Amino acid sequence: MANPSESTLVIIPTYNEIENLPRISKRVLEATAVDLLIVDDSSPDGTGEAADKLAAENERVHVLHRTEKTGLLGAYLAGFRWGLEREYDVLVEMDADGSHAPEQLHRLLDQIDEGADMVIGSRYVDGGEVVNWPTQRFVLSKGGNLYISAALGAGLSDMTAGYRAMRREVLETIGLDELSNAGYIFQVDMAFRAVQNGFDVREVPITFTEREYGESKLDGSFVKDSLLEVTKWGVSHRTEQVRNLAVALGDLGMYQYRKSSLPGVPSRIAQSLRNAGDFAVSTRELIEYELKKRR
Ligand SMILES: Nc1nc2c(ncn2[C@@H]2O[C@H](COP(=O)(O)OP(=O)(O)OP(=O)(O)O)[C@@H](O)[C@H]2O)c(=O)[nH]1
Ligand SMILES: [Mg+2]
Repeated sequence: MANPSESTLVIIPTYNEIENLPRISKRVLEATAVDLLIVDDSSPDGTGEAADKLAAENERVHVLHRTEKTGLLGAYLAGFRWGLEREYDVLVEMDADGSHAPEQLHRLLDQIDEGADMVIGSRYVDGGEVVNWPTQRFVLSKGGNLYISAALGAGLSDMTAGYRAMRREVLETIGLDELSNAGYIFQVDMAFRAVQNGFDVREVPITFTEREYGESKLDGSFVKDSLLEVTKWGVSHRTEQVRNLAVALGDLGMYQYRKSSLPGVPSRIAQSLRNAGDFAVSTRELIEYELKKRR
């Protein structure tokens, strides 16, 4: 029987990625044999037209134009549906900004061919790494993931990662319409649902490289929103462990927050750290409340 990865669609959502899109698409086409779907939300910088040009030049490239920018989840849902309708066996999420190397996609697809249902390209397993991130950003992401891992007990170390491959059955089973849309939390939600549904979810190490061109669409509020959401899911079954971690993370957040007043720290990161501090306090309160209810 043929390997499932022989029928793979890589979905790349784009919003104002005019410098990155030609680069990433060339890399995907050269490094792999997969098909590519670009989902553009009417980027004002002309990314959609650039995508049409790439599709006209190569039949492996397809484009989905959306008139409204409804966030990353909306773009992925449209992409998943497009791929499921066209009978692809494996669907892949990949950022346009070069953070996810197409040259490492085989690491994910090899695991799918060996029986995994979902494979996460992970920064935080042995061999994984992050290139060009300021310390604060790393601490926040790593701390957030430690927290999520303890809260949910899913046995995964990078549930927020956006580089992943999935068999179509996962998307058909986990309830795409019910995914949470607070920040980028849908990535955590999808992995958690996959685990809860008994799918074989694995992680492989990747090298994550910070974007060189264009602007990030991430805003500070996502940290607090996302982690509070996770706390609500996790609090019911791992309360004690989460409680200890919230305290540790609170200290970490406050420490980073104090450091972030140093000159030269970009304001977006400072904002995230401030949110992390707030988040830790709210988390502690939420957990105390849940504990009291149970006594
Ligand atoms: N179609 C679409 N794509 C989006 C939207 N928001 C983000 N993207 C794309 O999603 C991918 C990830 O977004 P980024 O801005 O890189 O977010 P990030 O990787 O979490 O943040 P950085 O690490 O700072 O780059 C990129 O390819 C973006 O162009 C959206 O609303 N619609
Ligand atoms: Mg990015």
